[in-house]
Amino acid sequence: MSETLTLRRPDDWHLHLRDGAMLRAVLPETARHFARAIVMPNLVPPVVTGAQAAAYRDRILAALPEGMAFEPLMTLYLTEDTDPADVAAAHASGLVKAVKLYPAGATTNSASGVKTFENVRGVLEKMAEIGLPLCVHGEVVDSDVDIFDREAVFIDRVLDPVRRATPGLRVVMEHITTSDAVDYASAQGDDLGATITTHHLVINRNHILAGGIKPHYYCLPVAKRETHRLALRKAATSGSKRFFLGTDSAPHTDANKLLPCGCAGCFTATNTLSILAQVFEEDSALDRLEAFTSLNGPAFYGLPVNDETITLSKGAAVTYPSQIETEDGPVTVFDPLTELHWKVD
Ligand code: OTD
Ligand code: ZN
Ligand code: ZN
Repeated sequence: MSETLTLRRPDDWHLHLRDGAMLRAVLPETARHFARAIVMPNLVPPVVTGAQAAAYRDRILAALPEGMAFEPLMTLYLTEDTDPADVAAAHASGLVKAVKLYPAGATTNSASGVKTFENVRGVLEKMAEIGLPLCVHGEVVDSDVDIFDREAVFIDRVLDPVRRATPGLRVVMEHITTSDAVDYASAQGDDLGATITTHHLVINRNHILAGGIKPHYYCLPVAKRETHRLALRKAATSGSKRFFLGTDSAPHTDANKLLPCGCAGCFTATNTLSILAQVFEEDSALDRLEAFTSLNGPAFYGLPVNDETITLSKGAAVTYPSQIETEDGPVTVFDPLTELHWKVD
């Protein structure tokens, strides 16, 4: 008899869906397995206002194939010009579930992000007052800080001071990549959560750089050394409600990944659940997979868990496409460098 595993339907608490042809191509990959996702606002131009988020939500729902159910949870891109009243209205209407902080220049399409934190104080105070979470891309971009240290330095220089200055602000440390972030998150109270991607549980920096440069493993924050990957696995598989899945699945066409200055991002929507089941099984934590994919995230965001379930079964090697076709060209699916045996039925 084959082994099976039934979970409440998962949610993705950090996802890039893009727009236009790319949106149409990648949305089914997520909607097939996930009920909801926190949708990142780093379009060009970014989703800054409530009106822009409403229009983007409509475009996502219009791109959803017949017969598929999926709820996009919208976010606003925080700029130094963001209007606290617009944020509050977008939250009150139920449209917006988080505000996203990108330090200017930290990642793809982050040029409109925040340079001077004093300039967003009013928005952060309003968010603390109304209980709207701040999702944080936690990296400093100062040229004197080594790229592998950007996250740890951000915690000391920015995250902790901002949290101390804004009591009551709910914060999600997005896509954490270091044991420093795991340690910090573990020591905080229920007003802090941390998302972990699928790919950071699988790759370390050798996968990007050893034996030839591997653009499909290049993402931001960049994968760190093996000790950090192991700390992330321990956190994700611990069952601690502080940690939940945010895949950060970030599609780029192969043409854009393979440039001399290639785009950052791993596209994992297609095989994320098969990979996660394998990771949790390897770490003897299959009984804690549901907490990571389906329970801890809703608890942090104050949303109900999903009623539906999905079932995975273990068997022969799972087949999935190595690329997704889009009208703009192919997008390579993340290669976990091993056969996968858990399949979503
Ligand atoms: N990281 N790529 C992208 C975003 C993320 O920092 C992130 O959230 C992207 O392409 O939008 C990436 O590597
Ligand atoms: Zn980010
Ligand atoms: Zn992201």
